[in-house]
Amino acid sequence: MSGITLAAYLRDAQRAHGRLPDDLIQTLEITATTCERISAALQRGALAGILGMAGSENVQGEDQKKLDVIANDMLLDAHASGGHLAGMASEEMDDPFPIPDGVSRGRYLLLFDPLDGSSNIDINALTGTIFSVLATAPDADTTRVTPFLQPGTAQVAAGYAVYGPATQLVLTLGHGVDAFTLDPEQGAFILTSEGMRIPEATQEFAINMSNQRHWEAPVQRYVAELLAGKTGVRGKDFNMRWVAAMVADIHRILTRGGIFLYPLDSKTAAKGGKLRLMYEANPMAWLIEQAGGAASTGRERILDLAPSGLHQRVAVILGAREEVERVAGYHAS
Ligand code: AFP
Repeated sequence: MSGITLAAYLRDAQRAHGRLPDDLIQTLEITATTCERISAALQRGALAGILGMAGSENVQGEDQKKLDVIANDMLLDAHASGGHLAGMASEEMDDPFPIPDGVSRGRYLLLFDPLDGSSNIDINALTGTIFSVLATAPDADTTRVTPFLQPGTAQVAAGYAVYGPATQLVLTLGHGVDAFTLDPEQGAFILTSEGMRIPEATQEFAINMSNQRHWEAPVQRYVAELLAGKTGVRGKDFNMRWVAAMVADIHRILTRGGIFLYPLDSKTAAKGGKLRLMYEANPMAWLIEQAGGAASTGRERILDLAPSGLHQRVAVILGAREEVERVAGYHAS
């Protein structure tokens, strides 16, 4: 199948799995087209005068970049009037965005982090867009958060776009993980990697080491063992990478293996962690599991968490199965 467009891939998936409604295909195609537009905006960055701060804060109390706001608006505008969604929620907005009155609405909910890793924008480094799709009842009140508060196991599609030297889109519909590369000449995403798999074992880890003194004991123990390398209990050396954009770190892990940790620490414990369950942890956890890896908070499987809020934060430990199980084991003991 390699070489086919995303549109052809989705039609094939519809025939093969028989459970891919047109509304869902539309949701994914519009998301992909919007990611292409976000990628173009990032490329124009300084030339278009859209780098730097927007002068506003998001619901998380974080300063927004101009491109955070632009990417968010692009996704809202592209999806608002298609008739395929019942509502949207974004990391950048306090409240859900219901489909406006007078516009026909579908049964899907789209949740997104429009520009993940936005501290990388101004240094011309990797960023991405993460999305998760849920289904809801046709008459659900999407001005309220309740329809959105579904566990990760309820996702019907999830993926991300990574904006690097090439723009790639990585997607799961619950039948494995496939990756597409944007061909700017064709203006289409082309299937370039099928059935991505994460090796069970690894020698590479990703964590922000500057938080070391704030970590809990199980993570202290795990990372100390990795750092001890050949001379320690693990008996092998480990390498470390940290891009500071979850999309890019997860893309590396899906491509060549590894483990990613943004654990609970004393800095973020009061909030429940650093990363957001609905926009970051759930879609990434599903992609990782679909590629044969594991995803845990250290204490529970991420996909089983019952969300209590749209902007809930959680600890995230995901990647190579053996490593994630080891960290969870240290938490259990
Ligand atoms: P933004 O959502 O503000 O772009 O933050 C990115 C992120 O949530 C995630 O993508 C990174 O893994 C993490 O923050 C980086 O955090 P540090 O700044 O603590 O390294």
